[in-house]
Amino acid sequence: MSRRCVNHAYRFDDEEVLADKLPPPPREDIRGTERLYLVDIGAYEVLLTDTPFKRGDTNADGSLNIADAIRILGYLFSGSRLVYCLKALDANDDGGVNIADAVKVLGHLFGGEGDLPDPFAACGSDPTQDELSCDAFPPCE
Ligand SMILES: [Ca+2]
Ligand SMILES: [Ca+2]
Ligand SMILES: [Ca+2]
Repeated sequence: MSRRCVNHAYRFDDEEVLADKLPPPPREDIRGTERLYLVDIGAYEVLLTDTPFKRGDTNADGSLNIADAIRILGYLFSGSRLVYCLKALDANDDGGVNIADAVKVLGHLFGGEGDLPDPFAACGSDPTQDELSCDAFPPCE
């Protein structure tokens, strides 16, 4: 037995709207890639920021030193949320911010562990997608 979707509905707060009363969804996603399915399944697209930054420079002062590792610890444990570029805090580029990022910065500074993942030597975009934001990074503007 085959089934066919003849209509579907969107729910906005308490109002339900039949899909055929709305304009059709775009045939391409936000990156210009053709969509495989044109039915909205409730997921939403996230516009990834492309703000250039330098990984590890967590206080965005243009240099990398112990203050940057301390900034990560402050973000994690002192409730310091005044951070405009979480991507800079993700020193190991694993898509999250945790104590391993502070250790990574310290390993680079004092343990001879080599460079952090790009963008490191120069301003650039995050080459690996994640959900961390980067709203501003003044040294790269
Ligand atoms: Ca810094
Ligand atoms: Ca990380
Ligand atoms: Ca990343």
